[in-house]
Amino acid sequence: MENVITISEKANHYIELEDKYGAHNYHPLPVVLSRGEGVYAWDVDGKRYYDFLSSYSALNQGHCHPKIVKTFIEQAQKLTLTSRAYYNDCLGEFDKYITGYFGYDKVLPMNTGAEAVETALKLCRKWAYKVKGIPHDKAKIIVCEDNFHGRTIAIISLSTNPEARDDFGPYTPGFEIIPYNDIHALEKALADKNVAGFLVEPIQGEAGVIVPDQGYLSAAKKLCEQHNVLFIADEIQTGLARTGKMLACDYENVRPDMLILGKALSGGMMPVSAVLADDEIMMTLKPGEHGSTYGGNPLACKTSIVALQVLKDEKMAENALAMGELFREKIKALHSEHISVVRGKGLLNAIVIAHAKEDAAWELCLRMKEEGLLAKPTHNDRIRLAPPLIINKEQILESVEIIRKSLSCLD
Ligand code: IF1
Repeated sequence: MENVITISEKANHYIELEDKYGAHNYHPLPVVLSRGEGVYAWDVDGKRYYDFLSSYSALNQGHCHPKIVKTFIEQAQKLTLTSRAYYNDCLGEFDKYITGYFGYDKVLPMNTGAEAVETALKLCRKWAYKVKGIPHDKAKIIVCEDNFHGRTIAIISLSTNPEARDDFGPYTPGFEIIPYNDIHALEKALADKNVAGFLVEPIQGEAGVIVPDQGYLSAAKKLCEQHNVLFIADEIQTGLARTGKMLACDYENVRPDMLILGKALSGGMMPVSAVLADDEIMMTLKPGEHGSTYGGNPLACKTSIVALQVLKDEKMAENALAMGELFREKIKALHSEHISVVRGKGLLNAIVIAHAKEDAAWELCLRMKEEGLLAKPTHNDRIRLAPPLIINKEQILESVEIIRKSLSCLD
């Protein structure tokens, strides 16, 4: 079946503007959105879509959650930014709320996910020298193959993806890359006394929603403890109820030494990220050694408190768990010859497309867009399917029906 894509003149106008005046560092789906509400987004022509990307899990609470928007507007009219040169009447309240929520002594607020990862890497090195006693400049941090932690120079230095890395050298030293989900590789790497930390995604998102074996995270945590090495969890994508628990690490009762959060921490309103840790780690940082102009701003703080509140109040983890199971079950029940794998946890899912055509996943995403559902391929053959966590049963069933219809474009 031939894939016919409709792009209106109006939509095309916006696409051309981005094309002409913006850097070409993305290849978006040809859809131009102008409004969002809950699990839906509308394009400039008024067509409605299920948003099955949720802005890479930044919209766990759904588009424009009314309680989050209300708080955001109220605070925006009062005080938005003080810088950290002064105190303000929101940051302390946020610090207390989020540390109580996740059970850590301290929090360090930043903005983007990459900044929070950078913060954790710096904290880990500082701890290595001040507490663990690793010789100056010798600290090593272990990371995993096919990781995604952001796009700064230090972070791409630990990437194994040529697209993310190539032509951006020279790279930052001090990292060792081991296979993901391989506890023996970790054990071997930990033999080096200069290892200070192990940075890991509890589920690898960009890699195509790779769920490690049950027991991997808890075994890794135990090994880190034995070697006095910090277990650093990047829960930027997996955290905040996405996988059916507040944190993906909760599945194995693992409490990371450092917890990195981002994305849905503001419910999609603005970039808010954070690193949580206990005093032994966090108190190694002294004034002037780290920071950010916007980090911990009043608008972010107020917004983030409500974004966290609604996750619990509206039982989004529980819903993600139930709806995720329903979704995978219904997709499997399609018995489509075009889907070779369905995997995921909660509402962080992916399907792998079995098709000779290299751009089959992209073709399917174009067709799903036509049918009213937005999703994006990761790699050539995988499609991440991750709607807002407020999706209900009826909406899941309708979405599966859209996917079923769309699959015919691969016949
Ligand atoms: C883009 C991927 C998702 C992340 C983890 C840190 C960051 C991310 C585990 C950095 C960000 C985003 C970035 C986004 C695409 C997206 C992504 F496909 F690239 F891998 F979600 F799966 N740690 N992931 O997933 O956070 O600095 O972007 O706030 O367009 O690059 P950031």
